[in-house]
Parts: sequence; structure tokens; C-alpha cells
Amino acid sequence: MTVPLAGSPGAAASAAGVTHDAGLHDPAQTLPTLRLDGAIWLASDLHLSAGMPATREAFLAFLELAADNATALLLPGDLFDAWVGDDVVDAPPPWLADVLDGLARCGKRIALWIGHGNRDFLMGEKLARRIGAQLLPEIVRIQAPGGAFLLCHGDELCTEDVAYQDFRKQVRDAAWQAAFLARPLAEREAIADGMRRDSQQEQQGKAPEIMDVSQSAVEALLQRHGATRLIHGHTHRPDRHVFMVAGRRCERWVLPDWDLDTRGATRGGWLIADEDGLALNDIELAD
Ligand code: LP5
Ligand code: MN
Repeated sequence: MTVPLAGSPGAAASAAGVTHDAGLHDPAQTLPTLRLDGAIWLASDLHLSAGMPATREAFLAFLELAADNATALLLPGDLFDAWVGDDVVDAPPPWLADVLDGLARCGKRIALWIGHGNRDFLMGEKLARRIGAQLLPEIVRIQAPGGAFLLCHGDELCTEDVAYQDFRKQVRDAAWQAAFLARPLAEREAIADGMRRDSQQEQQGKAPEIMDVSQSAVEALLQRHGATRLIHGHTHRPDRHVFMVAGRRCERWVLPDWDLDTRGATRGGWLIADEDGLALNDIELAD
């Protein structure tokens, strides 16, 4: 599958199919743009790990379904429960080797794009090469057959969760990441486990509203880029929201998180963007 280019890209960006166009309403605000044809499938927040075998199996089956039916698969973040550095692909544990092989099979058949979430922002080019994928920019405009939409993980829009935004700033700092990546793998895994535990504990004390995206941040993003549709994950609140921004009807689509391992849980699904527009598919209804 070829990825046609929009606008007039620089050489490096054009190789990845991403270009920079001037924001439609504010020329100072540029946004990478990815033009895709056919049926685009999107899924996020799989949180794959050794301890989630049923979720992993469902995801592997989903990858085959996507390769059979889609022209592109976009995975905008939290594919993994924690990603501590691309060197894990040198000697992956068996569960991860299965996932990488499944992704690589998919990446050979359709265009595969992976984006950073708040748990796997250390995914890099080495992983992307291993699975035949390309890395999505943090926020990207997708020009799809049914119209354009913005795509991001969603954590950057949770602006009222100030403790998280401080944490995010810290761990996205390049020097901080370099120091982390210089540590031995086992040590990094232990730090990530500790962060996950701390995060779960911290969330007990947070009001649910602050862990959702802020409406003002969403509206500002859409306005800044002259867009009317946004797709994101992260909040684990799959839905479609319709609202007006400066007299224009806007939509915000939230991707579902996946969990087929926790007792009683059958969570998961994906979004299809094609010439008919956008539609959410629940994994429970998708046999
Ligand atoms: O992940 P989720 O959905 O449960 O919760 C998120 C926010 N939590 C996080 C933390 C991650 O879960 C931790 C896993 C990271 C694995 C990466 C490994 C590689 C790390 C390498 C770094 C270079 O993202 C949670 C939000 C929630 O979403 C809803 O939006 O509330 O935010 C938090 O819980 C963060 C706390 O509120 C703040 C933590 C304070 C610690 C500050 C110290 C900063 C310096 C870090 C030093 C270790
Ligand atoms: Mn997330």
C-alpha cells in the first residue's frame, strides 16, 4: 500500500508519508498531515503485557482481521503496558515475540503506524523497523476518504490533571530519557513497575473529571488547526461527543481500552474511518 503525500514535504518527512501543512486557520500553527486511502482502522490502549494473555490473543486475531479488511492500521498509543526501551526487541520474552511477529505480519500487508502513549512513549525506530511500522507524530492530521480528523493519544489534553502533566513533562525530557535508557534493562523494568503502582495509587485520590480530557483544551486544539473532528484514546471512556466550536459542529471520538483478562471484563474495540465516515466497533459484537 502506498501512502500518497499531501502538500510539499521535506525529504525526510516524505519518506514516512507525513508532511507539514500550514494550519488552515492559523498559518503559524503547522501540523503533520498523513493522507490515507481506503479503510483506516484505529485502536489504542491495548496495554499488552505478559500478564494479559487473553487480551493479547484477541489483539493478534484483530491484527489479522485488520490486514484482511483495512488499508491502514493506526495504533495511537499504549499498545504496551510499559515500554522501557527498544533494546527489548533484541531478546524478547515469548509473549512479546508473538506480538512482534503478529505486528510484523500485519505491517507486511497494510500500512502500520504506531504512536506514543503515556506508557510506551519510549517506542522508537528500532521497534518500528522490527514490525514494519512507522511512528506517528504526537498530534497528526489524517486526511481520510470520509474527511479529515486530528489524531493523538489523548493524555496531552488532560490538562486539569496537573500532577500528571508535571510527571509527563519530566519523563518526556530528552536528557531524562537518555539517563533512564542508560540503565540496565532489569532496573528499567523495576522502575516502570514502580511507576505503574504509584500511578494506580495516585489515581485513587483524583477526581474522575480531571482524568478526562479538558473540553477547553479540545476546543483550542480543533480551532488552532481548523479541524472539526478529533480521535484519541487514553481515557478509557469510548464514546462519540458532538459539540459546537465557533459555530461549527465538531466531533470527538474516544477509542476503547482493551481488557479481556480481568474477571468479567470484555473490553475492547476499534474505530473504522472510511468513505462512509467514522464508526466504532465493539469487540464483543465483532465475531
Ligand atoms: O497509565 P494510567 O492510565 O494508569 O494513568 C495515567 C497517568 N499515569 C502515568 C504513569 C504511567 O502509568 C507509568 C508507566 C510508565 C511506564 C513507562 C516506562 C518508561 C519510563 C521511562 C521514563 C523516561 O502516565 C496518571 C493519570 C491517568 O493516566 C489519567 O490521565 O492520572 O498520572 C499519574 O498517576 C501521575 C501522578 O499523578 C504523578 C506522579 C508523581 C511523580 C512525579 C515524579 C516525576 C519524576 C519521575 C521520577 C521517577
Ligand atoms: Mn494512556
